[in-house]
Amino acid sequence: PGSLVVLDWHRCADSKEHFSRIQRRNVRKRFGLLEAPVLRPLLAADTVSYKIFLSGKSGVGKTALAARLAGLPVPSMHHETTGVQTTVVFWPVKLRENGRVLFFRLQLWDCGENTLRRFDHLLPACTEQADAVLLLFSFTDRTSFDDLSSHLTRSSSPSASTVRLVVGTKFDLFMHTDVTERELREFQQAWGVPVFRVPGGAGAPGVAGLAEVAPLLDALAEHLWHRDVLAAQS
Ligand SMILES: Nc1nc2c(ncn2[C@@H]2O[C@H](COP(=O)(O)OP(=O)(O)OP(=O)(O)O)[C@@H](O)[C@H]2O)c(=O)[nH]1
Ligand SMILES: [Mg+2]
Repeated sequence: PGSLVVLDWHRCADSKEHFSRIQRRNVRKRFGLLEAPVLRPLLAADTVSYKIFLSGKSGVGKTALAARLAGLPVPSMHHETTGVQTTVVFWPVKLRENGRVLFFRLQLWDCGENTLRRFDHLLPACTEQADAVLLLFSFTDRTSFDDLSSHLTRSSSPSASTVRLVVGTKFDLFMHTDVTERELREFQQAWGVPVFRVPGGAGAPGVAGLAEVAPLLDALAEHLWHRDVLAAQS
């Protein structure tokens, strides 16, 4: 991974039209479950859909990350998520190989960790046929980092081809960080799972711009596409 999609394509002039389909005057459009960007016939691009499960201890910032990725305002308080909440994010991606543009439709599944523990049927519902799992930990909560290995184990059962990325949140509160760079590197090596930092500070007021969310969304698209290319070859 690292060579399939054009990184930071939103900065290129030729992406303007496509990105104008997901935002208006720098404000992201919201997409309901049955909605999709409207494209002009000449701009026709295929849409590829994926189910993404957000996993991690209560309070690490799953709901905040989902809002951030969708360009919605991030709640500044922690309200435990009761049940499952899904958010649809559309993200245009240009393939390096042939210049083809794809709209990635990412359906984020965010379930409150305490609800998940209480009702046994929820975890299978969230992980079933998930294409990717984002495993969150918080830089300010040591136990959320220590919990990662058990979250990795529980998310690995559905299918070995599930894409897994670790995302560290609250990096902006680095004064209180509980997890060192070295530990992160060691973790990355031991598990072979890439680690990202949450865009901006999810706790910061306001709404994320494209530049903030692009690194994570591009990386997610890259890994998903890489997996699909491999699957098509075998
Ligand atoms: N400063 C800062 N605050 C963050 C960040 N991410 C999340 N938060 C805050 O952390 C708190 C908890 O975040 P939530 O997204 O509600 O946590 P959750 O993982 O959904 O928790 P449950 O629904 O209980 O499982 C909120 O007050 C967020 O604003 C971050 O990157 N930086
Ligand atoms: Mg939540």
